[in-house]
Amino acid sequence: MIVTDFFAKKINHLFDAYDVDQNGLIEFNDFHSSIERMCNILGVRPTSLAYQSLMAVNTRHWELLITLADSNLDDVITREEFLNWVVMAYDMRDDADIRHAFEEWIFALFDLLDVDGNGHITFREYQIFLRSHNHRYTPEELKQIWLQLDINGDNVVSFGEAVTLLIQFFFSTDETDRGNWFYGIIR
Ligand SMILES: [Ca+2]
Ligand SMILES: [Ca+2]
Ligand SMILES: [Ca+2]
Repeated sequence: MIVTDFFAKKINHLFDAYDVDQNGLIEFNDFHSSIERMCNILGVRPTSLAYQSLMAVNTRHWELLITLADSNLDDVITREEFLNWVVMAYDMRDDADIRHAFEEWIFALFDLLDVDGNGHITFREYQIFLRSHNHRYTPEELKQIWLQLDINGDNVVSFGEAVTLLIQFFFSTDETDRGNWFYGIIR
């Protein structure tokens, strides 16, 4: 693919969401911090079953990402590795293995967002996700984002909607796609 300015901005925006401590690298510590924040917001105690389950989902999410994007195998994902991975996935999007790995990762991400595990993401669950990944939006902005994500307007983001949005986020260069809003506002 030819990486357009908008696509690069979108992927950098995603990198910044994952790089919770903003040190310019995605590491396990970033994943750990985001879950700690999530548990704080939810009032989930470290001794609880809910905590263990969130940690397990988080570790799976991390392991999938590191397997996909850490090309030099040093357990750290640089901005360059991250962009290269997304571009490679885009170029090979019709490859069955790439598709399968992408789907596994979507499952893990969805489980992370769907905190109560009832099969859909509510506005509250979505806001917890954004807050635990460094994003601060005004209530108006949050509503604006949510309107884009809830495609059928039933006030929840279903698994099907999440898949549609994430496929657009990663495999489309159309700036008007709703999927571009998945991780908040790209500025
Ligand atoms: Ca980091
Ligand atoms: Ca839910
Ligand atoms: Ca919906």
